[in-house]
Amino acid sequence: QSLPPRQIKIIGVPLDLGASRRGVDMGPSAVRVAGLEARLEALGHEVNDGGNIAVAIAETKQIGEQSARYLKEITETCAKAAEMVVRSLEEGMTPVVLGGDHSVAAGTVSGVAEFFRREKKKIGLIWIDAHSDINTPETSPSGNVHGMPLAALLGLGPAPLADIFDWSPKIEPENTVLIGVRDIDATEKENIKRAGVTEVYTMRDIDERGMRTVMEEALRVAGRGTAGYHVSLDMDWIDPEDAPGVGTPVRGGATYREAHLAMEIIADHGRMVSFELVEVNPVIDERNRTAELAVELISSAFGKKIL
Ligand code: 5AB
Ligand code: MN
Ligand code: MN
Ligand code: MN
Repeated sequence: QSLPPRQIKIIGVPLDLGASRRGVDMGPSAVRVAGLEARLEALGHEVNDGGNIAVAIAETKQIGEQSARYLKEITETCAKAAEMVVRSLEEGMTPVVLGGDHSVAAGTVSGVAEFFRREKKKIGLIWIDAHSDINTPETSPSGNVHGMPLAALLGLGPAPLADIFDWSPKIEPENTVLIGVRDIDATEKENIKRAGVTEVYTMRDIDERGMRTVMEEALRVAGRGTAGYHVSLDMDWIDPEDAPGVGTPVRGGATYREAHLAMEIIADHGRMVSFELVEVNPVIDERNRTAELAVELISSAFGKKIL
């Protein structure tokens, strides 16, 4: 095991207000059932499960603006998640956030950024996803907020999400890296430019240059001049063949082995300050195998080695 033992705080965020396909609210449960705590403890880490953050039920709420549906409720949830992340870091624990849809990242990363800002440090962000999640309410084709968290963190909007803790942007474009992208809206291409993000590794880059080279480069960029980086892993990054239970499957994703290698390299570098895994959808999964893969990948990211 390469990672020195850590104290890990598990934070469940059963949020599905940000996606149109329902069911990712059951993700935290599915990942726990797949044995996350025991697997991390077997690696020598001390694990404390903080349970789930309360999330509004869609049926009890108004949708609000169609351009950013349930933005009010999502912001409330993200603010709570952010607080809990700050508290975990203050207590010396590494947050592992379980989604839920990807809009939770606006909360998680805000929490990590807020904690390090108090020490006058900035953080890097590794965004691993088939999508770039950099729409704003003005550019979104769907109005689904899980397509907007990266825009919020870079300060493009939507404002309520971008302004958690009353400051913005939470991350600098030069320390933001996207990995595994293969489905970007035309509007998102413009937003990537507008935000000044240059480190975008598409599936083609992984095919041509290999996962190892891509990861080494990505981690260098995210780690340059930062206290470390947050890893945000959307399970739809992985090919639907291996991860069928996700909200928004896109063919042509990372293989089982590429995904593990990426996580193992993250563990080797030892500079990850927080982790989150999102978009597991048990409703369309096959006997919980996407959640089981999620647990395997988290184990690799936290130092599991074959030998
Ligand atoms: B996910 C799309 N770009 O904005 C949009 O799963 C998809 O968190 C967003 O990566 C996918 O609705 C969001 C078409
Ligand atoms: Mn325990
Ligand atoms: Mn995503
Ligand atoms: Mn995605």
